[in-house]
This record gives sequence, C-alpha cells and structure tokens, in this order.
Amino acid sequence: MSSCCFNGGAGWPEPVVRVQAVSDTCGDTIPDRYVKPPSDRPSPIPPASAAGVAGGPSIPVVDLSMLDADAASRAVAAACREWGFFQAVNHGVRTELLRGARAAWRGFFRQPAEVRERYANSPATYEGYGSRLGTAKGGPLDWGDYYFLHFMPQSLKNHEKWPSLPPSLRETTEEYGQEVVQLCRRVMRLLSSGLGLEAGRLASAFGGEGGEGACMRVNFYPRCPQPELTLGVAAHSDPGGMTMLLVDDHVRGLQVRSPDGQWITVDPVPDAFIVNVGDQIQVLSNAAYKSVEHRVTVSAAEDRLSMAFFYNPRSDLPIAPMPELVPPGHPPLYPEMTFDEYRVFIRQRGLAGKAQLDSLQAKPAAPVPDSDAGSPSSTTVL
Ligand SMILES: O=C(O)CCC(=O)C(=O)O
Repeated sequence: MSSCCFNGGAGWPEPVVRVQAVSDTCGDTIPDRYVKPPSDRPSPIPPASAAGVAGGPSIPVVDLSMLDADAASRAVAAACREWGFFQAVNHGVRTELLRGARAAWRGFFRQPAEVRERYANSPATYEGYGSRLGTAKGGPLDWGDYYFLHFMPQSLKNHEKWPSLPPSLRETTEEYGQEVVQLCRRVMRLLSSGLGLEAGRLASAFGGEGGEGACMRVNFYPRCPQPELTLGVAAHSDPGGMTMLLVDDHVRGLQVRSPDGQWITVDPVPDAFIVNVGDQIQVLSNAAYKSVEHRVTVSAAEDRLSMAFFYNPRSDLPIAPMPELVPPGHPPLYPEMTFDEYRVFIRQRGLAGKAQLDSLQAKPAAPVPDSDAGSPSSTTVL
C-alpha cells in the first residue's frame, strides 16, 4: 500500500490506515479488523421509506417554529423522555449555512491524501483528521474516517487546527458553530421547562451561557463492499450534554435503539437536525431524559458524511442529578462527577454501548486517575 494510506508514529500503537484508502483498494472483501462479531452486525437495512412512510416506529419530528413555547417544550420533553432523540425542523439554523458546511467538509474529504494528512491527529488530543478511537493495538476498527475539532471554550478553539482547504471551510464552520450553539441553548431552555424547572436551570448547571463546551466530529464513511459485516460507528451513547447531528439527506445510516430495544433506522428529514440527549443530561435530569444507544451502518452504494456537534457542560463543574428532580427519601441515581472525570472514566474503560453510565448508577464515584496521554478536556471524540 502506498505511504498515503499511513500515518505512522504520532502516538498511535500501529500505523493508521485511512478507511478511504481501504475502500479504494480492498476490492470485494473488507479486512478482518473491520469485521464485527456476529451479535454486533447490522441486520439488512430496509429500503428508504420503509420505516417512516410504512408506519414503522421512528424517532419523533418536532417543529421548533411553534409559537407556543409550552407546546414546543412538551414535544421536546416527550421525545427525550421516550426516545432520547428527535428530528428538529424549522430550527432556525440557516439552510444555506448548513448546506455550505456539509459541502465544505465533503470538500475536505475529497482533498488529496497529502492535504488531509497535514492534519493527522494523535491520541494525545484527537484533534484533527483521524481513523480510530482508542489505542489498543490490534483492536477492532470502525468503517469511517473523521475530523475532530474544538469550538468552545474559546481557549481550546484554534482555527489553525481546522483544514485550510477548501478555502471556505474555516469561515463556514465558524458561522455554522455559532448558529448551532444558539440552537443548543434554545433546546436547553425547552428541556428545562419540560422538567417543570425554570427555563435557565439546565444552562446554569452547564456553567451558564458562555461557560459551556462544544466540539465537533465530522464523520466520513466511504463506500463499503460488505456493509452487513461492519459498522461506521459502533454502538455508543454520547458522553456529553446534547448532540446536534446533521446528516446527508439522501443516505441513511444512523440507527437508534428504540424504547423496546430494537434498532431503528432513521429516515433523515432534509435539512433537519437529529438531536439527542447525552449522558450528562441523563445524569442532571436523574434519568428523566434518556441518553440512548445509537450506531451507524454503512453503504455499498454511496459514501456518507455526518457532522456531530457535541454541546457539553463546562468540563470542571460537578455534574449530579438536580436536587429538585430527586424524589424525597430516594438517593440520586448517579454520583457527582465532573465531565473531565467522566471522560477519563470512559477512556479507561473504552466504548461499550451504555455500559459506562449504567455502571455508575447507584454506586459511589470512584476517583479515576488520569494515566492517559493528553489532557482529559481535549480528548472526547464521541
Ligand atoms: O453518523 C451518524 O449518523 C452518527 C455519528 C455519531 O453517532 C457520532 O459521531 O457520535
């Protein structure tokens, strides 16, 4: 294989192979490292309208332009209590901006390998162009490359670490991030009201507007000759506060665990955001809102791009169930832990569906030493 496929060194335990290069060279058979155990493999994906149009279960669609704020808050809260996910339409982020951001990032993944490799990431910070999560030598790999960057706090944001090609990317990503942060703040107010709390309560638990954290992972899933054997991202819940996901309108891939435990394929509504609750909001809401497992399937016919914008609490604030939500006479469901501590906890145990959060339930928080490379505040890529 040519050197363009590798990013040797840089702190990884073995050379990093770009999935784009594997897709171009592997023919009809994917390498073993990408093959999932039978229990994790996706079942055949039904054709595009089967879930939505044929009336199968699906994540709710919420129109955020509703004038009645109580109705909007009830709809968002109901979706997050039951599914932990919804699609937000009329969300206020300009259509030309989100289409421009998607196009700019597609443009990056179409750059020649030597341009992309200028931004190759390392496990110390994960910032930049990457192809793996975790540092276990010989560990399983997902069928996807990604780009990870920080947006907030300002002290972690560095445009120089964002791709300079295509030329529109930095400015478009900056504008896009600013509008998505406004949307996150609005949804936080709806989520607060939906818990019967004052609208700013969740935001203050996150450190107040301006104190929050935000980062973005742009995923690129190349075409895959054996999509039934692998996943673009293995099952996980998001460790942070809330995720605003923008996906390709015409390629399906996201699967969400339904309330009755089935994997449901999401039919994307064009230009909608797929919003989901992360572990920190599950903790703060004392499990009223659910941080639900999801995963990504890949396609033999088309590549797919998605942009996951993670909106998080300030990383050094203690996060615990809000006392107003803990029934008298019952202990809170989770121990107090900062988001920094939680990320270290996850990094030490690896990604395992919902296992991390479940393992914390009703147990005292064990102090977790940070033995990994890099600072925990800059390492979460999920
Ligand atoms: O690509 C998708 O649809 C979802 C991506 C995702 O779950 C993630 O980046 O954490």
